[in-house]
Amino acid sequence: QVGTGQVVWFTGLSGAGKSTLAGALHAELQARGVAAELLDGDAVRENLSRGLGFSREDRDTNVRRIGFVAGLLAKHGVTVLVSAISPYADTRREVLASFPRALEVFVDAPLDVVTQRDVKGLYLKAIAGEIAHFTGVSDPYEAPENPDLHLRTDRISVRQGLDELLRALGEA
Ligand code: GGZ
Repeated sequence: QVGTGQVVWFTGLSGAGKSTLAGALHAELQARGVAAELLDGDAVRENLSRGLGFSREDRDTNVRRIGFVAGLLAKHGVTVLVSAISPYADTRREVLASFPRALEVFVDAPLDVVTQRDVKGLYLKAIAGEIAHFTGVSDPYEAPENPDLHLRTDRISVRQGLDELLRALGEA
């Protein structure tokens, strides 16, 4: 019988660095021989959550679906890394509370920084009104009040973030 895996839940604005950090942690864990799986918002929305939009209801459905799969994997000892905006504090709390071992990671960069980065050009479109319900611009983001880890990605490097994550996971 394997032990229960940890669920590491990355929440934050689009462009804050969730996928980058979760991807870096995933690679590092795999290199160490740790069974780890990555559930990334983008990939999930192309598969498990295809067809869902960005209303509160659809985002909550997306987050609960991810939580459901994460729970199944964790039960088998897999370390699960979730990367999704997951903007609603209540829904995050509910889903995170369903895991025996969970870490909430707030991937945080100020709105002006992510708007400047605008890796995919989405903020420009959102500000121009071309994308409705865009998180941080025309849709809410409820920041975690008490995250297990708070990473300011405008102040630390990916390497530093990764080191903090490994420490928090007991893998340092
Ligand atoms: C926020 C949006 C939106 C709107 C499309 N609001 O940075 P990205 O591009 O690659 O990641 C974002 C992704 C958000 O999906 P999530 O599953 O993480 O969201 S949630 O947890 O709220 O369900 C962004 C893109 O989709 N995107 N439209 N309106 N992000």
